[in-house]
Amino acid sequence: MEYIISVGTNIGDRKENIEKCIDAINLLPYTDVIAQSSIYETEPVGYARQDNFYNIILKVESVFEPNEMLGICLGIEAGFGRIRTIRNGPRILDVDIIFAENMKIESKNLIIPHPRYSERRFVLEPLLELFPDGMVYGNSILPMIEKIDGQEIKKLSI
Ligand code: PH2
Ligand code: MG
Ligand code: MG
Repeated sequence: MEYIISVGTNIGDRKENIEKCIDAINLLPYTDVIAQSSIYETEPVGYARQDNFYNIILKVESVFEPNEMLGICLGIEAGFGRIRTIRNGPRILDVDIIFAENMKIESKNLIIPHPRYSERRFVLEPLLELFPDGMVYGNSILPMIEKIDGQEIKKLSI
């Protein structure tokens, strides 16, 4: 199964957090990061009074099923010492499943595609790097990007 995973961080050494997260995913059995976007520095969305994020999009090939992958993502976050406080607030690491190929899931714990991806420039712009024609498992993302105003993001050359 091919996953699109969004990683975000705005506490601590943000670049190192992203690198360690990629390492943690690659250490899983039968699971590999097969493509990654650039890292972007992004303005916080949803709760403004916090530091800028670093965000990245990963394409991950894995034998794990979506509900298993959710548990893995939460486990990686916990391993970084993430404590959940304010919704959309500062976080050392957020690992979200955006797509699991063209699967649609709406269970209590997991909604795929991610319910807010189409409103978030910090997901869509890096995603476009991995899908240059703008078609992501049957979803056309260019019109979504055009509808967003604000949400400043800057590609980093690191
Ligand atoms: N994640 C959120 C809420 N807001 N803003 C940016 N820039 N990057 C994020 O990863 C992010 C956010 C909730 O998960
Ligand atoms: Mg999130
Ligand atoms: Mg999350």
